Amino acid sequence: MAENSKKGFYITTPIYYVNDVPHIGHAYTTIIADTISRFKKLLGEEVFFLTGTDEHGQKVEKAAAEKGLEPIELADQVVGRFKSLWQDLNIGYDFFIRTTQPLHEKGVQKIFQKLMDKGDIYKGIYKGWYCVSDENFLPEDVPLEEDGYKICPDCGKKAGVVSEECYFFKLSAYQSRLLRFYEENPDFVRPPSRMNEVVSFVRQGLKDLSITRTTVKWGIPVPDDSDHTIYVWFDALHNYLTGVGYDWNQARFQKFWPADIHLIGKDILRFHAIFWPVFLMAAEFPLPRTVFGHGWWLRDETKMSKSKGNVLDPYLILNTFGADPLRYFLLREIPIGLDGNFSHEGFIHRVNSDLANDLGNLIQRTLTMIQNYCKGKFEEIGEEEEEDENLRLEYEKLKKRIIDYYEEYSINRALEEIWIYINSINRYLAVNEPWKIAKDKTKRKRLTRILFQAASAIRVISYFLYPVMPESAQKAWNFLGEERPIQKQLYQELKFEGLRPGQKIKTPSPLFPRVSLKDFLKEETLQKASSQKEEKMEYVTFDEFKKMDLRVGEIVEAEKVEGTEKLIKLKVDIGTEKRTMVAGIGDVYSPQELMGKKLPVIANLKPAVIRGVESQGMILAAEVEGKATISFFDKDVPTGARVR
Ligand code: ME8
Repeated sequence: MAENSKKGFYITTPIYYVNDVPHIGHAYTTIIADTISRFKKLLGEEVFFLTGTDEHGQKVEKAAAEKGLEPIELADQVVGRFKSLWQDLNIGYDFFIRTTQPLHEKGVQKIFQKLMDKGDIYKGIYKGWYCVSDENFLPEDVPLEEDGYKICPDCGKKAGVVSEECYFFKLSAYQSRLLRFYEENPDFVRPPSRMNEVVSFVRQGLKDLSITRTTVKWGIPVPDDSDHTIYVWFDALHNYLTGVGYDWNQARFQKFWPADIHLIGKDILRFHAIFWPVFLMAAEFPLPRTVFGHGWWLRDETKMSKSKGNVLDPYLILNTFGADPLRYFLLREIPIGLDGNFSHEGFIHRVNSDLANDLGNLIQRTLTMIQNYCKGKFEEIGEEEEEDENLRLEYEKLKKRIIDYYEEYSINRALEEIWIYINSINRYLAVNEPWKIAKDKTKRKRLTRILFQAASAIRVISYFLYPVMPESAQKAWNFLGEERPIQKQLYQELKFEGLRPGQKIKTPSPLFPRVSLKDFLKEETLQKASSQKEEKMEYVTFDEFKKMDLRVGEIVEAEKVEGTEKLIKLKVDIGTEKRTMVAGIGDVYSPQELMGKKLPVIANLKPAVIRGVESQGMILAAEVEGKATISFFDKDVPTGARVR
């Protein structure tokens, strides 16, 4: 890796497309970045945290046209949505880059020109299969389908052939240098499994990359050849340079470049782990330290994404719980390299058990006792006994582990360690029973020591929770009579017994609401209904409805589809014949309980093959939290009766 004289820590998120509004997936990456940034600041490092939006390209052009807007109007609207979500999630970024900003556009053109001058960019003709949705030419080994088209391996959509004059970047010339770079910097791609993936891809051979388009108007023009616009990925990746000051804030650029970590989802790993270092090598910039490709949040085992229509609006949770429980859940539930399935049940369970019970109760109980038994302050603290010392020593050992985990970006492990300690504090109180000691006037000093020890432990815990839950941690810190913002307290100067004698403890208010799953789902349904009302309703005419053959079907056979978790193969009697239908209801209903049941079905739905079984119709069910709920008919409703 090239040497440099930088002094600060530089972290980035992807810049998000503005063709749709932000969802939990975007929130996830940005929350991780914010947590790491806050953590580094506690260590006294100077941090630059960049996020922003990717605003050019065909996708955005199309999305704007569909809404009757100019691309920049759509971008402005969506940028507003991203910025207010980041504010509501307490994201403390240092700069928000938009690729439509002149400072970015000029920087990209300058680098483009530099690479032209060097001969790393040249003009030619490109013909290939192009995916509009992903703005990407398909790899050549993607096979033709029966209908003569190719399907994009990333998004599953149909691609079209595009042939155009364009500028190429000499990616092929860098293959061996890139492989050498990976070898010398095994931590460049993390987690390590992803590095293997990248290396074997590069070993198969790199072809030159087409990096301009004549078919897309919404983009940065090629210098002195404005019929061509710069390919959106070449444009977007350079945000990491322009966002930190390249060509407009030299001092900042010097201080922070190269990036310490580009945090991204694994979906865009190849762009970051292959194209990006090569662009930088060609333009002679030092290379970033790490590209971290985190896992995906899934809904019902498929990736949450706008194109699949299964994204989760963060406000469904934010409106009820605020930012911290959501931040905590996303970071605690899975290691950042792995995928996780998002369920509201899982969320409520974690929040109620970890936050409301373990942590919230501990703080509430301890501070209330300090108010009631010590008039809210510590005077005359008794000697430290073995139990008290153990609690302190456990912390002294623990803090190093917590720091190491944060340093490795294993945030879930850091949180696990913190919770082990929270349990120790709870146990310490249970064993020492201050509520009993309080009854004995002769044991005042002992009582004060126990409460002081517990409060000291809560104080350091709040400190370590701050990167993940900045608002609640700050509140707990203030309850303990600490006036300063947590971020002013350097880790190196943090002491276990940091509470000053006489420091006035405040009466706490509950930090985390306890919400039952039932109440939350009720609230969520209401919120969803009201936001859907705002969307335009699509009507069908009565004639269109009449075409549907809806009937009462009777289940006469039911069995699980092998190798799947949810699919059940049904034989349904629809009055005139028996049909095979495949339904994703096996997580809720067992084959046995479905036998003999009557339910509404669509009899004239075009057959489709699902997991090798031809499904000749569809059963109807309500969907709640991704799970089916079927409304069965009474037994005496005749099989095959029309449903109107
Ligand atoms: O790809 N789980 O933008 P994008 C976890 N503009 N993270 C998710 C996710 C999910 N289900 N869905 C999205 C682009 N993300 C380009 C990036 S960078 C130079 C250009 C997160 O709006 C994750 O970080 O499609 C993923 O990489 C990113 O959003 C994709 O955002």
